[in-house]
Amino acid sequence: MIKAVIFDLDGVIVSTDQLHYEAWKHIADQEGIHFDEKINHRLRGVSRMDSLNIILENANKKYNDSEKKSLAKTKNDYYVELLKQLSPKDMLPHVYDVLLKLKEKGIKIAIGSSSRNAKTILKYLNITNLFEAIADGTDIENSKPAPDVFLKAAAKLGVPYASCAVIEDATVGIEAAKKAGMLAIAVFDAKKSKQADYKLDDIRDLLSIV
Ligand code: B16
Ligand code: MG
Repeated sequence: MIKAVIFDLDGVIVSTDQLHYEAWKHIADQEGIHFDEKINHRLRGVSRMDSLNIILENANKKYNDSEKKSLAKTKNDYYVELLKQLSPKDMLPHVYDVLLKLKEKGIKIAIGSSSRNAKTILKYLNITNLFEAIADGTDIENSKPAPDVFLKAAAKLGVPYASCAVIEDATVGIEAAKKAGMLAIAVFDAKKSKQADYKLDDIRDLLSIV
């Protein structure tokens, strides 16, 4: 029986994936590197530095560690500025209702995000207090597809891994959920994943699964 649902943040609760794209595009253009929406899909759920390394696959020169650090910082500064425009109305359709209904059913809810900005985003959306646990990029060494962030969320909740469901927009997030021994529910781009236990067109359908 499912006792907790762990929500991915970017791309499930809010479309910050578009803001990540805009910020990375800014860096790629500055460096003269080809970057498009297709490459952007590969960045879903992946840490900031791993994302940069994917973008640099198309670069004509090699970047050393200090150059990479500086590019990642510039991207994040730009992204954090973009985040300031976020407000509760930016939550994706029906997400807020689903969160409330899960709580009414006695199901615990948590965040399992690779982002080091997750707490800032939750604050702008004004939903921090809804969650019994928040696991994010600041809690982990290895980002998705490693299961770490979901294992951490379950540990913070005090719920066994097998009693947790994960909802994800990233194929690497679905892979991470399965490695964690959890039920994996896909939305948006993650519906491509062969490992997903469920694929939802509408997040409200989550309520009939758990
Ligand atoms: P940051 P999620 C992930 O969040 C994003 O999908 C991914 O594109 C991003 O690179 C990663 O967070 C790190 O974000 O630069 O803010 O630390 O989808 O796991 O909620
Ligand atoms: Mg995501």
